[in-house]
Formats: sequence, structure tokens, C-alpha cells
Amino acid sequence: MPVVAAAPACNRDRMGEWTSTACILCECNCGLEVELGGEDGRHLVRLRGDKAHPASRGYACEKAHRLDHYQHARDRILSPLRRTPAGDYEPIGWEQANAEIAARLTDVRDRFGGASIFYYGGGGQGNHLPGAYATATRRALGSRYRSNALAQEKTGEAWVTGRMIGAYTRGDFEHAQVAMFLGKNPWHSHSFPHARTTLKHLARDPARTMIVVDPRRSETAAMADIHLQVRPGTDAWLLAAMVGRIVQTGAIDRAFVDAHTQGLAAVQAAFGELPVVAYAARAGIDEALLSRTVDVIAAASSFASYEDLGVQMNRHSTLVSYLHRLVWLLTGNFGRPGTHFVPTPLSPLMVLKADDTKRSPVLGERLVGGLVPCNAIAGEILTDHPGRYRAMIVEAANPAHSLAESHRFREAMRHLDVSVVIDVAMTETARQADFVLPAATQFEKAEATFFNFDFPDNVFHLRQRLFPPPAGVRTEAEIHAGLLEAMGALGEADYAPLREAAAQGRLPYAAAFMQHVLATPKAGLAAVIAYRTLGPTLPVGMAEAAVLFGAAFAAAMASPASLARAGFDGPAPVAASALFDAILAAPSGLVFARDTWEETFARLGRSRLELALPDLLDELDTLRAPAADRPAAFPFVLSAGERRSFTANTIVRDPSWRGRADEHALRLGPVDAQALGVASGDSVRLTTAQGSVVVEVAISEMMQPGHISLPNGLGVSYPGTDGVGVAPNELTSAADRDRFVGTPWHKSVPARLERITA
Ligand SMILES: Nc1nc2c(c(=O)[nH]1)N[C@H]1C(S)=C(S)[C@@H](COP(=O)(O)OP(=O)(O)OC[C@H]3O[C@@H](n4cnc5c(=O)[nH]c(N)nc54)[C@H](O)[C@@H]3O)O[C@H]1N2
Ligand SMILES: Nc1nc2c(c(=O)[nH]1)N[C@H]1C(S)=C(S)[C@@H](COP(=O)(O)OP(=O)(O)OC[C@H]3O[C@@H](n4cnc5c(=O)[nH]c(N)nc54)[C@H](O)[C@@H]3O)O[C@H]1N2
Ligand code: SF4
Ligand SMILES: [Mo]
Repeated sequence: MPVVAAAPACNRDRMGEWTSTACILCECNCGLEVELGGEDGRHLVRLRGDKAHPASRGYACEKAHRLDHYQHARDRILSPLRRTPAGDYEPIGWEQANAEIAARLTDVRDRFGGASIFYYGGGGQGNHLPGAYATATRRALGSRYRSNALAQEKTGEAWVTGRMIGAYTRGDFEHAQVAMFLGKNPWHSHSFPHARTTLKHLARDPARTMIVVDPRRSETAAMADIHLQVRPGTDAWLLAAMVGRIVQTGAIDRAFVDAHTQGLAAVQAAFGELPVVAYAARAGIDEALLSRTVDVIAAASSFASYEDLGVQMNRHSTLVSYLHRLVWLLTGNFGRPGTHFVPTPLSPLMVLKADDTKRSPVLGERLVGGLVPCNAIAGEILTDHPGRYRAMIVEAANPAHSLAESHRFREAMRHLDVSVVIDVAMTETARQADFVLPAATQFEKAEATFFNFDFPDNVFHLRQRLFPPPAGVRTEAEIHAGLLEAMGALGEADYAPLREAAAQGRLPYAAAFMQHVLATPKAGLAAVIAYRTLGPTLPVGMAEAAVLFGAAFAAAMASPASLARAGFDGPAPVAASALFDAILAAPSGLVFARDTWEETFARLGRSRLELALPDLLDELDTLRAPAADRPAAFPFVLSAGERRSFTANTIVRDPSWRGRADEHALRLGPVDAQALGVASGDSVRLTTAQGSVVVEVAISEMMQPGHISLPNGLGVSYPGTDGVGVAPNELTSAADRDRFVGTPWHKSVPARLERITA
């Protein structure tokens, strides 16, 4: 693959310096201190947790220490690339790339309308500023449809949360007397600050109880007081039985329910006669254990619960999200310490409003938070429907690896009139694109995420650039600015009045921005205009932070009291300016919002929480159908995509990053291994309806009979290796998905195993 060599910009003057950054491998984004070194000062030589980071406070897990494998990947792209008619890639200059891409995209827009231009991605675990800049490109092109990984995990949760609660919630695990993890393994996947410390405290304290619902005896399950080892894919019956028992035994917190909710009668009617014992048995859980679990939750002084991929990427996922919320709302576990809270976002990652009037153009799919279900994207391209997507921009994502049925996604990309991928590495997705644009790594620019879910003190961390990008590589802010200028959508005339104002200070700039941008048809291009005008006035290497001026403004308008408690008060322009400057001046992050539990209810935008969702109460009836036998051809249930000690989606592609030798293997229980006649280290053939691969097995006591598990993010191409492990989505099907929001059933794929005889 032609990756054009260029001398990387040298960083020798910072050699040996310790500075602040953050980990980019999961949504916790733990603050790190890093020592810069190597022959050119561009290596991350040593990394350790940053005690000055207000959320992570020095915590980091094992994955953070070897981030140099990301920074110095051998499949880095160092020049714009264009696919040749022969199918390989040739380097081209930026001006030519911008001109050709602008011409091809505007041509599609002019012929078929902007709605035919699809946008995928916008950020991963460490980088959300690209998505903010991309809004300008999308608006200039009139693009209407987009998606990202949230639409294969969180849209079901978002849809029911929006309708029941009205705002995004998280659990206060640090203070919960009883904590539950439902299809979630925080020992490895984290997702809340200093997860392992919190788990250890929960496990050690006899006055607290940890409940884990997982078919696998995961690391977290092994620490739990109660492990509900469900049959894979049967959580809906378990959760329905829990709600049934709460309703039938009078475990409802009447004071809370009467004061804060509506719809109880409909819930009582639906669950009053539910066969609790039979449903628990269907999930493989005996009645005594179920009763004990519900009694513990009902008696808890506080209860917090986290649902994740084990149920969100599984059968009945949206119904499970609903039943899960009923468990904690019926027992009054909301809006108090140790229960569930509503964080103050700097910029909301997802809008929870369900707008059922807007559907996807070809298949008529429900859009939650404006996102097209990931499982539907290929189907919206591979058709002759006039409304199909004809062009796609993919940014900071690897959907040809991460979405169900990879081969169909690859086919869909080749079906488009034009496709553009913006990435740091020559990924599986980049290999399908017409154009590939090389982005600066997350250490070569100012970068941040909007994963700000702390409470009561909420933290934002703008990471400062550690070194400039190599020649030939650009930041996404620069890439989007270049594309918009090549399209003729923006130019010096748009920037001039703002450049002057920027030189005069934040308040004059804010005033000029309102007048010359927000009050004009170019408002949608605000991010890039800010980058071009405010960006140059920011400290060296911080220009990409310009878009945060708008985010600070929006937060000052939306949550003035929370910002004021963190010291950012006064009229919105004043508070926003102070916050923006404080963000720039806080290399380890800062507390930008301070909340009170009393305020939680006030920000829901509704007077009562809704317990009764009629469509999901109807869906409950489908659980009555008798269990179908497993198809003889596929006797196993495969969970495709487990998080392990050294997996991080496809962010680090170099397999030598991985510490342990069996991180890539398929896990299989001892009983099944014996029946098959295989030992750890042997290879087996793993087959599903979609594909068949050869994979190494590791025998693991974690697995129950009939359940097998593949790690996530493996099987990527990398120079000098044959690809280690298996790409899970070569085995999954886009058709296996939730009926309401289209989320995939990656965690329960029917499969079979065959021993490979020598
Ligand atoms: N190390 C590491 N950490 C990560 C990531 C990473 O790639 N690597 N990715 C981050 C991202 S993007 C996300 S979304 C989160 C995901 O975090 P998690 O959801 O915790 O991750 P998984 O391991 O995919 O799935 C969790 C558990 O679901 C269980 N499970 C499988 N089938 C079922 C079932 O039928 N019922 C139930 N109840 N459980 C089941 C699995 O055994 C597994 O233990 O992790 C984040 N953290
Ligand atoms: N079968 C199965 N499939 C799954 C899952 C599963 O459990 N099972 N998990 C799903 C989940 S929860 C998630 S979140 C998704 C994740 O899948 P994706 O959203 O596709 O994300 P990543 O694999 O993290 O890919 C991130 C991309 O960003 C690139 N990148 C890194 N830094 C930068 C940068 O600074 N700029 C740019 N432009 N690019 C950069 C990386 O090279 C990589 O190509 O996978 C999903 N797919
Ligand atoms: S992988 Fe997650 S928990 Fe581990 S150091 Fe990185 S951000 Fe923190
Ligand atoms: Mo995710």
C-alpha cells in the first residue's frame, strides 16, 4: 500500500519533557502524563496517570502505557490518496485532492440532491472535534443523513430514555449501596471513572452488594455478590421477571412513584399476572436467586445500574432497555446520591428527542438522534431506489470492519458514485474509498471528546498538541476548511469581518459572530468560520479548539446555574468567554459544571417520568411464545466482539501492542472443548450463516456450555503480519437486529464449530 514517506516534523526541543495528555482508547479518556523522547522527540516514551486530571485523578489501566503503538503505526497515511482504475492508490497533492473531491461531491449534490450524500463517523473514543467541523461540510453539501457507532449500541437506550425520562442518565456507582452491571464488564471496558477501584470497593464492603448479569463469568462477575448467569440472549425474560416480582410483591416505592411518575396502572396491568418463575427459568435463573436479587434491590438505600453491549447488541435490546429502566424507576432509584443522575453536557453527544416524522429515505428506518441504524446503511445503498445514498464521507471510523456483514458494507462502498475516508491509517474502510485523506493523530493536534458524564462535578479536557503533524498530513479542521473553500462555500469575504473582531477580544468576537454568521444563511458553517478566524489567534497548536467557543456558548445558555457554580457566571457571552479561556489554560482538564442532586428533576423538561410505553408493553407479549430449538446447523451462541485487556476497537492496529498471547483467541468452555476434542491453542473452523473462518481457541472456565466468545477489534490488516485474530463482522448478519431501532444482535450469533483435523 503506498504510504508516502515524509520527514516528520521534528520535536527535538521537547525531548525528555513530561507533559499532559489523555488516553484515547476508551470513553473514560483518563488524563495521562507523557514523557516525549525517541530520536526525534515524537515518541511517547513513558506514560502514567495524571493526578491533576479532575475526573481520573491519576487512574489509568494497562492499555494506556503503550500508546506509542498508535502514534507510530506502520500503516499511517502521509499523503492524500486517490484510487486508480487498476484499484490501487496513488498519492496526490492537497490542492488537487480538495478540488477533485469538491467537484465530485457537488456534482452528486447537484444531480441527486444533498440528501444522497451520507456521512459516517465523526469521532471515536478520544476525538470528537472532527465531527463538529464536519457539520459545516455536511451543511454546505445539504447532506441530511448520517450515522456512527452509537446507532449500533445506544439508540435503543436513547429512544426509551427520551420517552421515559427526557434526558440522558448515568449511574452513581461510587456511592451506590447496590450496583448492577447488565451485559457490562467494567473490569475491562471501564466506561466510568476509576472503574476498577470502584468495583473493588463494592466487592470488599459487606454493606454493599454487586449484581452482575452475564452469561459469562467475566472478571466483574467473578467479583460480584450475585452473578445471574443468564442463558445468552434471554435477558428480556429475566428483566420481565424482575419487574413482575417488583409489581407482584409490592416492592414498588409508592412515595417516589406517586410523586414523580405516571403510567403505573398500565405497568401493573401488564406485569401483575406475569409468570415470574417460568420467565426466570427461561433465562436459566432459579426462582430463589431471582427473588433474592429483587429483594436486595428493593431494600437498597440506593441502587445504580449500567446496561451495555451484552444486552444492547442482543435480542430484544430495546425492550430490555425499557424493562431495565422500570426496575430502577419503580424502586425509586433516581435523582438521589448513589442512584441515577442527568449530567450537564458541554455539548450533547446525542439528541434524545424521538422524531418519528423523519425516516431514512430508502428503507423508512426510524432515526434516533438523527442517526440511521448502522445495520441499514448498506441496504440504503445497494438498491436502485431513487432516494439511495450515492456518496459517502467516512471520518474517524472503520465501518467496513465495525458494522455487521462487512462484505456487504464493502460492496456498498464500491457501489457509490464517490467515497472519501478521513483517517490516520490505511484501514479496511480506507481500502474501499475513492479518496483517502490523511489526518493528524490525536497527539498532533488539539483534541477532546464530549464524553463528559461526571456528576456532581463535570469535567472537560482539551488536550494540547504534543507535536505538529508530519508534512502532508492535516488536522480535520484544516481538511474541512479546505473542502469548503474548494467548493466555493467559504472564502476571505466571509472571514474578514471576524478576523478583525477576533483581534479585539472574546466579547467583540462573540458579537461579530452573531451578526455576521449566526444571523446569516452561513450559520451552518460556523465551525469552520470559527476555525479560520478565531483559530489563528489561539496559542500555537490550539487552533482546532476554536469550535469549542460555540460549545461553551451553548452550554452557558443551556446550563447557566451549573456553570456558575463552577465559577463561570454572568451573562452568557461573559460566562462562555471565561469558560473558553479556562479550557485553553487547563492542560489536565477542568471542572466546567457543578450540579446539585435537587436540580436533576428540574432539567428533565417534564413534570413526570413515564412508566408506560405502550409499544413496548405490547412487545412484552412476544415473550410468551415458546422457546424455539436451536437450529441443528448452529448449536452454539457466539458473542462476537468481547472487550478484553488489550482490545480497543480498531484504534491500535499494530498487533504487537497486545501484551497477552491469547487475547485474540475464541473462548470456549471446558465441556464443549472436550466434546469437540480441542485444547487451548488449537485451531477450529467457526461458521455462521454469513461466513466461515479458522480461529485459535482458548479454553476458559468463564464460558457456559454452548456459549463462545470472540474478542472485538481484531483481524485488521497490518504491514508485516497476516492479520492476528478474526474480524467479528465477517460472521455477523445485518438482518439480525432489533425491530424498533435496528441495533444488531452481535452478542448472540448462531454458530457452529468444527475441529480441524491435521
Ligand atoms: N478494553 C476495552 N475497553 C473498552 C472498549 C474496547 O474496545 N476495549 N470499547 C469501549 C466501547 S466502544 C464500549 S461500547 C464499551 C462496551 O463495554 P461492554 O459492554 O462492557 O463490553 P463487551 O465485552 O462487548 O460486553 C459486555 C459483556 O456482555 C456479555 N454478554 C454477552 N452476551 C450476553 C447476554 O446474552 N446477556 C448479558 N447480560 N450479557 C451478555 C459478555 O460476556 C461481556 O462480558 O467498552 C468501552 N471500553
Ligand atoms: N461484532 C461487533 N461489532 C462491533 C462491536 C462489537 O462488540 N461486536 N462494537 C461496536 C462498538 S460499541 C463500537 S463503538 C464500534 C467502533 O467502531 P468504529 O466506530 O468504526 O471505530 P474504531 O474501530 O474505533 O475506529 C476508529 C478509526 O479512527 C481512526 N482514527 C484514530 N485517530 C484518528 C484521528 O485523530 N483522526 C481520524 N480522522 N481518524 C482517527 C482509526 O485509525 C480507526 O480507523 O464497533 C462496533 N462494532
Ligand atoms: S483504556 Fe480507558 S480506562 Fe484504560 S487508561 Fe485508557 S481511558 Fe483510562
Ligand atoms: Mo462503543
